[in-house]
Amino acid sequence: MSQNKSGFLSDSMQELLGPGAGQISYERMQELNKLMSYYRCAMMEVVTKFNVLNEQFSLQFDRNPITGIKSRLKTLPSILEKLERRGHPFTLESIEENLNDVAGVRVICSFREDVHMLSEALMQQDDIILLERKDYIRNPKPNGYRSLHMIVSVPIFLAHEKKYMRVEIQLRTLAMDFWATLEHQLRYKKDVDMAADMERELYTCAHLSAELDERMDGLRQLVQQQHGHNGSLQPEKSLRWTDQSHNLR
Ligand code: 0O2
Repeated sequence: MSQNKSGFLSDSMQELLGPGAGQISYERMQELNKLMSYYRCAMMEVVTKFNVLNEQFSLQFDRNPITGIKSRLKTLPSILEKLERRGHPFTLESIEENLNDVAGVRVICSFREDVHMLSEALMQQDDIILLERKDYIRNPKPNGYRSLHMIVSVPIFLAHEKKYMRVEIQLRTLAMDFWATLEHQLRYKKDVDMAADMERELYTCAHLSAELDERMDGLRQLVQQQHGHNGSLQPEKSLRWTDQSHNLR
């Protein structure tokens, strides 16, 4: 961290870090680091909660409802951009007050039913507070995007205090994640001439991915009927991959 105010720090960054150079900016930077570490702790709490649920459900049902967990902290430029876009001040208090997605956890599930089962199981935990829930599975976005979004407040236990931090949770199936990941990549190619065609094609693909989920649900129900339990063909203990090291993108 440079303490040179007129050096490489942008105007927004200087505003966030506070007036003046030297020690003041350095102290503000320390505070920012502390805040980001709180968000990281909250993210870890949520990831652990989902790992515990996965463990419990895998014992109960002989299969893993979660195929992967990804987590990410928003970068500082991205935080600044969002505050600026929404007309909020660049202060540490403003980050906590106005941004819900500094810490993000994405849970990739096998089937649609797992998405709702896991979200309900999480919300039954008495230390979690639900602040917002958007069900883009029941009500997809106009472009076809599907996922279940929740903003929660989760306590982190520090040396001398308990602090509630907000975390954005996105739950989706493999098919939803496949579409969203590729759509995100394509959207950022910025090929303006192709945009209208591309949007139509992406929308069609979103429908195909929804149909895929529906058909896989159908297959699962058939297996369940035939085997008389929760749809596992055989105890599957090898598929325990959870990737927590990747960014959301
Ligand atoms: P990143 O890096 O993935 O976090 P807000 O979250 O407040 O900015 P909004 O619209 O209220 O805005 O939030 P919403 O609808 O809950 O969506 C926020 C996040 O959902 C996005 O975060 C994406 O991760 C994901 N998302 C929403 N819509 C789409 C979509 O159409 N396509 C894809 N691929 N992802 C989507 P960020 O901040 O964009 O990025």
